[in-house]
Amino acid sequence: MAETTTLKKFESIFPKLVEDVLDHAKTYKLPEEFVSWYKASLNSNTIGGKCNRGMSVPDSVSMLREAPLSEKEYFETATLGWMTELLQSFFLVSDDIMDSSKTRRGQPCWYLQPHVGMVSINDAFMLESAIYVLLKKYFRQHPAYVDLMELFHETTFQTELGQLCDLLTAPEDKVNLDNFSLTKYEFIVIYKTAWYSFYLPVALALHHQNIATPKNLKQAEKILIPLGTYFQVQDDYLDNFGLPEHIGKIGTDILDNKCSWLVNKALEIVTPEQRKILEDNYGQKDATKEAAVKKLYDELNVEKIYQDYEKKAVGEIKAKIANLDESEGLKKSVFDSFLSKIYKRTK
Ligand code: DMA
Ligand code: MG
Ligand code: MG
Ligand code: MG
Repeated sequence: MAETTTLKKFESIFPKLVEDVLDHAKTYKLPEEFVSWYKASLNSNTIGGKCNRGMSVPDSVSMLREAPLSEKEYFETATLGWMTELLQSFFLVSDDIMDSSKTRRGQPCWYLQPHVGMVSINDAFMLESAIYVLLKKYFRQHPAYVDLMELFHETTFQTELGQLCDLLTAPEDKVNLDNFSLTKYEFIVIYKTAWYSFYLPVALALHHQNIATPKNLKQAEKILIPLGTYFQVQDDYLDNFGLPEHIGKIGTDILDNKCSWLVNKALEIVTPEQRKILEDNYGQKDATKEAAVKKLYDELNVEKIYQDYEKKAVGEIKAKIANLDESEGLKKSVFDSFLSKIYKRTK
């Protein structure tokens, strides 16, 4: 069994990467006060999460190789891992502005922190740019440099498509429940979450090892996209049923008129009277109305529907993993490890 990284070990790499990015900014003689701002943004927005995505790059590489990594390989793959975390922080800083969220990882969202405000939009762009500074510094000579770069670009585009659909399906103060459907839901979550959170780390691991082929990338996709869909259903479930002190954020999906898994499931079983409750209360920035929707979810026992879904989805994913053909270099353990990290998560 290949070793798995720890958060402590993974986090120990990050300060060096911050220095690398800042050194690059300093080549333009960026005045010191702005270097400090960038440093604070990199640290505040990238550190403090679970780092499941990031850590899965070194872990996947060591499982693909069925061997522990040398120091150099660990540094390289953890760097790719941190680049996925930078991509995530770029998305989260902007997502929290667009979703009017209040907290993230137990702290006020970056845009709500003192003196930040709309500077956070540029900060988000600069978190994204840091990816390519690091990619160039460490992988310019790698045979898969262009593949790695294209993968980051394509995954970013996919996520932006997902965010676009997420936002346009949730117009502020214009509630139309007919707009929601599970088909639309599936598109939104595959694009806004599954590609970057699940496919990206494994595709990076395959490219790092120079063993990516159209076939094994497709095989990985067939498991990781359903896994990512399950992950976002959990996120939607936790938005309403999770404890803010546990998940580090306060749910906003009802207030934001989101095409959430929960509202789609509720719509499948509501009576006309209950549908009226949704029509009158969903998607408005009003805590009393939000509470009415939460009460309806309890009456409809949406929690039980979620538990049944989870059982079925996990069964299907496990079957896909069991049927994986390992002859193109993939290993079942890569996928088992992802599943065990998120199964029945409460945060
Ligand atoms: C997550 O959507 C997607 C991205 C790209 C950040 P979300 O708004 O449900 O995430 P969260 O619940 O973390 O705000
Ligand atoms: Mg959000
Ligand atoms: Mg969002
Ligand atoms: Mg959410």
